[in-house]
Amino acid sequence: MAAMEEWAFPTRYDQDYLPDPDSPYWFPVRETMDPAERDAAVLVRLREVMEYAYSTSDFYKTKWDAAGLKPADITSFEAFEQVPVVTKAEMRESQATHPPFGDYLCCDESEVHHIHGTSGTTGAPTAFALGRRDWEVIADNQARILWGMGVRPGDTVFVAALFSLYLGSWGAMTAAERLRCRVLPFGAGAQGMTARAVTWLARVKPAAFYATPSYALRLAEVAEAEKIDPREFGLKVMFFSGEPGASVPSVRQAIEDSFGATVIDCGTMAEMTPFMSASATAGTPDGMLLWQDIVWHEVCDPDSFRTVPYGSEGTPVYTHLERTSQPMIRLASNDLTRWVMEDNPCGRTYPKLPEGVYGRIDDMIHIRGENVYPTEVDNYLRQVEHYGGEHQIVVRRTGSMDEMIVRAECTLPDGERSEFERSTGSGLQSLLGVRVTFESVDARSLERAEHKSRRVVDEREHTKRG
Ligand code: 8LE
Repeated sequence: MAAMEEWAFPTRYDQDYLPDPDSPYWFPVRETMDPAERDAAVLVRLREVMEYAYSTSDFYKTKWDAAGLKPADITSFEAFEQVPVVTKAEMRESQATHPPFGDYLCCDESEVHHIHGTSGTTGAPTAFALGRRDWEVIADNQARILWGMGVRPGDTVFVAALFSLYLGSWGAMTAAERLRCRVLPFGAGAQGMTARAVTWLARVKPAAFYATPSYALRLAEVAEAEKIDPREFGLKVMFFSGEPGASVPSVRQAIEDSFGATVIDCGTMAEMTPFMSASATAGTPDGMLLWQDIVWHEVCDPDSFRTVPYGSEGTPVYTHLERTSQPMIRLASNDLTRWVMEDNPCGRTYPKLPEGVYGRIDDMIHIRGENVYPTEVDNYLRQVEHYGGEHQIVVRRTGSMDEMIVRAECTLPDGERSEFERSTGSGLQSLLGVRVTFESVDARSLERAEHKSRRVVDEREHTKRG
């Protein structure tokens, strides 16, 4: 067995390294090794990262002392699964009492190189502090993953996501820079910017494109309205994070059909940057592989936070293996997924999320004893003829009954929609197993997302959103 490439903690990568141009792998050993051997190396690393966090942060020390465990106890994955998860609420609390970065900042404040954060639209914002060395390591990690997607030095990478607090755009940019690509940090969100993006894409013809899936669909609509076929952009790879979509079959298909490019799903959470540690590859383009030597991904029972067997559903729990600024150790995602371990066509020996991340536990609609994933509605509608491309789901309580209203755009004129309404409404009802009140509205009448879509309006009093 050859040695794992640059496997040391704290991590420092050779900034001039590039793989053999013919290799599909950045680090052939780390990516294709026997998973049991990789896991053994990760277990040692988990202990190292925990020793580091225990000795440098009050947050982790207090948390683990209260749980009666020490980093040295972590001699098996069973022991690691007893480590209490970190929640977003705890981080908010820590930052309230220890502003601005919380007492889980494990490096000196002078080492902080970038500050990012949550948008804070639904509560107090959380600040992400990224150390200078970490930023370099993140760039390296994600350059490696971009290489796996088929992006190569010299390719132009068009970043069409918000350049602000959002880490997605910056993470894509720094990775592409490390890979010696040409970056076009176009951004998103300003007025008229989507039409300008169409002009730039048509002129520059980049090889790769990064955005949210919702935004790619919006961009395709704007291009088509301007009589430009998005296939003329000549994109080779489109990689997405931020929300479900790239693994929702009909959404993925719609993007592939519009742009004629390979669609790659990636993304964990901003706190977990290098967030691309869950990502598909050129050779395994469906679902997401879990690059276990960058971030340790567990899929757990949402109550006990013990891992579930391969083949089962659960919630992702993430642990950094290379971060030293705000390392996350068992961060609870509150998302839902299913994991498997099988032979991947690309030869990487990582576990896989075949259907990506379906959505957040909080976004699942509980209605009359049934669970409805908003992505199921999206996936269904996109296959319906005359669907106008956007919809809204309203859940409300009328008397003692919960009611679900789906409002979808229709491309037919107002007087000719009765068959569309009847068949789509009954199709949705039998798919979801709940009664649906279905309404059609004019095409292009609902708002399009510039970032992540928010299609569910839950008007029930007892439903609280965080
Ligand atoms: C399904 C990962 C990043 C930087 O793009 C991002 O959006 O991070 P953020 O803002 O912390 O949001 C993380 C949440 O977005 C996840 O918990 C999950 O609910 C959702 N998400 C991100 N990427 C995906 C995703 N959901 N598939 C994805 N590929």
